[in-house]
Amino acid sequence: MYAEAFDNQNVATFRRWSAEARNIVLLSHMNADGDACGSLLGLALMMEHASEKGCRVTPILPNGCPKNFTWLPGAERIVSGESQQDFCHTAISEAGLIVCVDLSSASRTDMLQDELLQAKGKKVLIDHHHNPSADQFDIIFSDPHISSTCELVLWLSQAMWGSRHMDSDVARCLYTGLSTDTGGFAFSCDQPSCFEAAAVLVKYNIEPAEIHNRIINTFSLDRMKFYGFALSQRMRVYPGKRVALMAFSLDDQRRFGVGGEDMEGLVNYTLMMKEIEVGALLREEPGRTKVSLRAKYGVDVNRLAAQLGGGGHTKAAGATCLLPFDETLKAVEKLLGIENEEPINLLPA
Ligand SMILES: [Mn+2]
Repeated sequence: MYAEAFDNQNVATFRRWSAEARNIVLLSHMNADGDACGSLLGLALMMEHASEKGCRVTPILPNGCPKNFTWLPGAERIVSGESQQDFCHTAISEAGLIVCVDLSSASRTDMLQDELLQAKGKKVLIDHHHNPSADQFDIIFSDPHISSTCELVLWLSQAMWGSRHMDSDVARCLYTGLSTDTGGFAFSCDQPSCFEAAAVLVKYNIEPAEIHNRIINTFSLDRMKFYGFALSQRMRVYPGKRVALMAFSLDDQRRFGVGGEDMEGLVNYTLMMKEIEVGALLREEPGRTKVSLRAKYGVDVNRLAAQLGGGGHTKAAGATCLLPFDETLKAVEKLLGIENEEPINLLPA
């Protein structure tokens, strides 16, 4: 079982810190996804059970729980760094133990970064991104070959506590990240441990179909209208280069009243054409542009994202560019080798 892969010393130390701490803060990244929310809440529930002294566990997300994950057990307890900045700063600076999940560097906590770096408490990282910032944490449990942080949290909890603190609420949280980070067990699941984790979680009376519906089948009419626009007016296909790209200006987003949360998963549509190997989605934000990259087979988009100052995983990565929107678009076109190519639009005007 995967739990045997952890360093025994680190497991024992983390177990001791968890048992002794009176104030524990759990933190994940800005614009949390299913894996960030699931690992944050699943671990928070288990650490509360595991505490010998009735410790206070505070789960924090830089900009709060995204609305599509408010159904997760314990989600109502998530504190937003954005709307309760003073509270979060105090909680982080007073915590005896700070556990960061699903992020590779403190910078991903945005406005909480300075507080996190200066905090005196013990710091533990549990993550599956490439190149974690080792100097920012006391202990790191990291493996980029693992499907999701939720999977790592499951195996780590087994190594520390066996099944003592597992229940159906924890299983629901952890299954969510396992499912979202693998696109419903479609990618990033080439290790047997991913399916072993799913098998363990399903024993706790969770309903995978119900969780799938809550994650995927949740569109509002406006969001579906936006997808119609996105596919018909904004998808550019470069079959000769095996690339497809979508780019959305702030004007596009205002027109349909949509934001980043509504585009979660949209980039995957670029890969649905059989000719396409690499897909990109650009979304303008005030003062910056978010770039998401996806790949099917040989291409390592983590490397491509690194050239834009970002990173992530081999098949899914991203970057935040501070250049103006049109310049970011040009940089991405160049990166993908399509700067001199004429795209095919799916529905030419
Ligand atoms: Mn993840």
